[in-house]
Amino acid sequence: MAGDRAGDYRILHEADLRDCLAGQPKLAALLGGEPAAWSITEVGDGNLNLVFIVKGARGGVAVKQALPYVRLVGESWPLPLSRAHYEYLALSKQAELAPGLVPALLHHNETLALTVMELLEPHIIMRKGMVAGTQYLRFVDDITTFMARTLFFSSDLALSAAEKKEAIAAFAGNHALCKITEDLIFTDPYRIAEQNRWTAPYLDGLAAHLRDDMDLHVAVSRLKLKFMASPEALLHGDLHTGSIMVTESETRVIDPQFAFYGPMGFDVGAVLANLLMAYFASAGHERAPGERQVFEGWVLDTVEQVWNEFSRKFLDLWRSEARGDAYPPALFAGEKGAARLEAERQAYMQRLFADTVGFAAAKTIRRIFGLAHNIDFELIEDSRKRAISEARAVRLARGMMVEAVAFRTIADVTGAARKLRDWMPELSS
Ligand code: SR1
Repeated sequence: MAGDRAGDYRILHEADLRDCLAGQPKLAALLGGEPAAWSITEVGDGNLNLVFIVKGARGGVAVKQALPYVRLVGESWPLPLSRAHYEYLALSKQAELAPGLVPALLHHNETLALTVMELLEPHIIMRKGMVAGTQYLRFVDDITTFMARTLFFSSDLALSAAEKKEAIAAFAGNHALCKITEDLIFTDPYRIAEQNRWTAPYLDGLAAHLRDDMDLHVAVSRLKLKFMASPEALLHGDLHTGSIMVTESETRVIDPQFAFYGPMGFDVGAVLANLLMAYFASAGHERAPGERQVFEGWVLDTVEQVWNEFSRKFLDLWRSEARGDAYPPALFAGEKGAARLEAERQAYMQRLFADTVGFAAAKTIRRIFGLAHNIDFELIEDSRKRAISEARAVRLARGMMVEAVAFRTIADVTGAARKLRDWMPELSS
């Protein structure tokens, strides 16, 4: 692609992008017809980047370009373009570890911080589908395969110590994106921060409680430390339902720009948190009679199945593909060793579950009191109704973060969510 020298970065506008793509013979052939006739539409609705859909006579592509700042906020918040490099690296790795579950990569230009990918059609962002009350029956199998394989095969259970350290190093430069998470998820919602917002005035009191709740501050700070200091596996780093595109028969995980080596529970917790938020938001959305109950039942079943299937697949991989330097086979020989190792696998999953529950809670609270909210709640127009749904989610999340003993199994989580379904919070006014 023209302009592949350092310093040649520029924000692409339609004409420039058309020339760039036309200069790539394979892409031009894939699109087909005359470049002048290609349709180019900027469709990005995420917080950070530009996203174009380009269509030609034969086919289409999706083009993503990193901006040198946070799109949601503007030029006052600069952000390194290098995130496009880490996203490309992560997508390549995920394609290798979980084939068919990420979009195909067609082209990458490091200087322009630009990646061209397969156009996912008729896929939609899963969060949008869930707001409309759609159930996705392939989701559990696909997302649990994605998480089990990407997390297991990038961990010390599968890699040699040298490979693992090289892999950590390859993503270590993505610290500006980690810093966003460290601030927006683990710090800002619990203090006065300029960018925080919530459904005022109804949640004013709850926001003040959060700032004063030292048990919560300790719990979230432990999670923050774990996020910063536990490079267990290659994380997607932002695995919410806005980073997943679906049809009823296909699932694709997109947008791994926050990828780095971190604690596995952060990714698993992100998925569970976003399902739980969809569950609580459901009460605020118009649904046909009976539909609400069916949809919410499906969401809670999905929460349980995501953990159970993830755990089963991860353990299966550990039993059959453990070629890493952790848990040396020489130490677990014979029947006695095998039995002890199996018990240790169960203990490992119990710790991972505890991490998952904590991270899910932190991911929930940040979407209600921090800078970046989600449409599950935001599209509830009646702000009182929205606040009620949000307060229920926060009540569950606080429990999950602070009362770990009450959340030892996934059924404890869904049981507590069920109990809060019609709970009426005290709102500020
Ligand atoms: C300023 S970026 C805000 C959020 O957008 C992304 O989706 C991540 O969740 C990030 O925390």
